[in-house]
Amino acid sequence: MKVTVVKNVLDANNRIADDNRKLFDGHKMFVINLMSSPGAGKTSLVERTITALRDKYGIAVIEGDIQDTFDADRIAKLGIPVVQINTGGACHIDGNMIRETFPSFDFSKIDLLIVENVGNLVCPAEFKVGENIKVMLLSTPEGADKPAKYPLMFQESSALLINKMDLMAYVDFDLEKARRDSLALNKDLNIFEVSCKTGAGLDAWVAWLDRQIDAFKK
Ligand SMILES: Nc1nc2c(ncn2[C@@H]2O[C@H](COP(=O)(O)OP(=O)(O)OP(=O)(O)O)[C@@H](O)[C@H]2O)c(=O)[nH]1
Ligand SMILES: [Mg+2]
Ligand SMILES: [Zn+2]
Repeated sequence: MKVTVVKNVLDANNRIADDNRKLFDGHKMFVINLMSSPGAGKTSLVERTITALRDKYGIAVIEGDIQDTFDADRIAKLGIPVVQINTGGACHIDGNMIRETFPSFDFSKIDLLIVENVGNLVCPAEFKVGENIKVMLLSTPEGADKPAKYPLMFQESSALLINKMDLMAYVDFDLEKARRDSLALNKDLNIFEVSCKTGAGLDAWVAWLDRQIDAFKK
């Protein structure tokens, strides 16, 4: 019985996410569902990505947090349209929460919508929001065992950014293991080693993302 209930929730969410997707397609909006554990550097990556691509694309952001508006405030400072979702305890964003933000945006001006999910390695990957791609961030202090222990996020993502590479000298992060285990789960995963603090490695990420958006728009 329990399994049926969970399945129904996911089915209902899939239908809403598919409706969101159709709406985004109608406006040629490329949508990223950005996931990681708390503090891995999602908002830092969003800030860096905005700075790199804002001259080329209209960008908007949806911030998901259990409470408060710290992340949305950071994005608003850059002059980018942003809506904060407060999930009030829920540990992921779902399609319906995304739909609730629609009145706040002018879709005709958006080419790229970045959804920063709630910091959580478990269920964000189960709930589609209408994204084109999921992107996963793993930071070096978290440890290289995370792909093997939390496989779904890595399986579902198109890109994996290994962030906080500047801390490699101070943490025991087995980079080869992280790469190997991630690729064993998902051989098509595009892996980028970056530091959102120093900016190292971000050019390759931005160039890859730019190509995905270009291909989608054509
Ligand atoms: N050393 C180092 N620190 C980083 C890097 N990227 C982010 N940080 C720091 O890590 C902390 C968390 O970064 P955020 O970007 O807020 O992380 P987040 O994933 O958005 O956090 P939540 O939204 O709370 O889950 C901040 O103090 C950042 O300055 C990095 O590449 N290197
Ligand atoms: Mg954040
Ligand atoms: Zn959840």
